[in-house]
Amino acid sequence: MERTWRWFGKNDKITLAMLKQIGVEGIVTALHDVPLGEVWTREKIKDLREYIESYGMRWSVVESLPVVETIKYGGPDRDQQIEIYKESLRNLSAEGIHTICYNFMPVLDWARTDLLHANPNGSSNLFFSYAEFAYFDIYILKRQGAREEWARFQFPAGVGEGRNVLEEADALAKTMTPEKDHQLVENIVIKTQGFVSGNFKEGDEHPLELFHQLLANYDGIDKNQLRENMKYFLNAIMPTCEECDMNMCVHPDDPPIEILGLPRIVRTQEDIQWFLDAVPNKHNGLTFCAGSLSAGAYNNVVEMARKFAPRTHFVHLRSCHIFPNGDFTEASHLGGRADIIELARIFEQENPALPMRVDHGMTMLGDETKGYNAGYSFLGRMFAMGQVQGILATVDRELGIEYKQPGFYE
Ligand code: DNO
Ligand code: MN
Repeated sequence: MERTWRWFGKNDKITLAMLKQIGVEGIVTALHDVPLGEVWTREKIKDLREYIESYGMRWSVVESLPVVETIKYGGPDRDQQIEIYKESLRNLSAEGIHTICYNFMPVLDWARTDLLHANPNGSSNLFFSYAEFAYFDIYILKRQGAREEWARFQFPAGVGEGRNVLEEADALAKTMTPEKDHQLVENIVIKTQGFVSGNFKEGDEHPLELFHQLLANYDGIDKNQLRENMKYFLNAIMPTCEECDMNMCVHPDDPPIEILGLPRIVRTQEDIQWFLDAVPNKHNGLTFCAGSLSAGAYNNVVEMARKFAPRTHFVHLRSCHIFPNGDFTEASHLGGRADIIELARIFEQENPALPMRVDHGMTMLGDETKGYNAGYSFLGRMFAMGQVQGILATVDRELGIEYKQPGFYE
């Protein structure tokens, strides 16, 4: 697979020169300064592409070209927004970029309750606590119906047996302080959503009001309706994708559960099969995020990779550990529920040119004060990238594929 890296643009503290030294061949990025719902112009795309190329790398994947909320909930201006999306696709293709990662998660992109959860070795990873999330939903967001929904909440088979999340959230309510509440809002909304979904920004003064407004758009939108809206969007853009050889690859929902009363439709094998069949065009494909999928106890990640490799256009390597009580955190890239060695074998066999990046990495000594985007440390991700490069070199030797480590004398 092509070794790529998520880079946040010219202001990223992790520079392209640094990435060049660790074997990165391709860059995954977005025009982070273009407001949601506006066209990505050729000039802006060209400028960033040339900057990346001046470091001897290519712009391999766009992550993300955001699908705005109105397309997801099917608002009155969705066709207008789809036209804007198509124009951005044409401009990207004209500049030689042919792979687009997006997601179809309503309101929130990926969500965690703790961004610096300690590992036994002193490093930290992202962490999702059901009790804290339920507490946020019921006591901070005060979403209508939240209490009733959490009372009915059931863990998937095999985890969280006998656990009562609502009781735990009520118990937490007795120990929480305004400072802790603030921290939770920062973790769930401000520090994560800003740089992925764009719905919330750092410094937002009333994120919860905005949150309620966004949620209200989905009144009456159930799983089937959201599926129809995704199908509508995909069918509308497919002719453009054919015309400009654009591979669309949806990122799975993370965590792969229904939260905040919102449907989530890219969580399971059945879901993925559904949207691939609903629009049976090779340009309609998947970002195989092993991390997001492995956070669902019902997902067999290796089996899914075997099944969906032919429609995968982009790979995220990451692995989650689910605790017996159902909470989860990110594991080492050599451990956890996603067998990354086997995944590398499957995808190398399918297509050695497939772009791949390591996804969230640990935050380790030397990273902790740098203020990187949550999950996107330098040292932790570099460590994972080193592990993955070792896996690729080994798997390639087994498969008889030539492996080259760029940047060194042969
Ligand atoms: C999570 C990450 C996310 C991802 C966006 C895509 O697994 O890969 O940051 O980039 O959800 O829209
Ligand atoms: Mn991912």
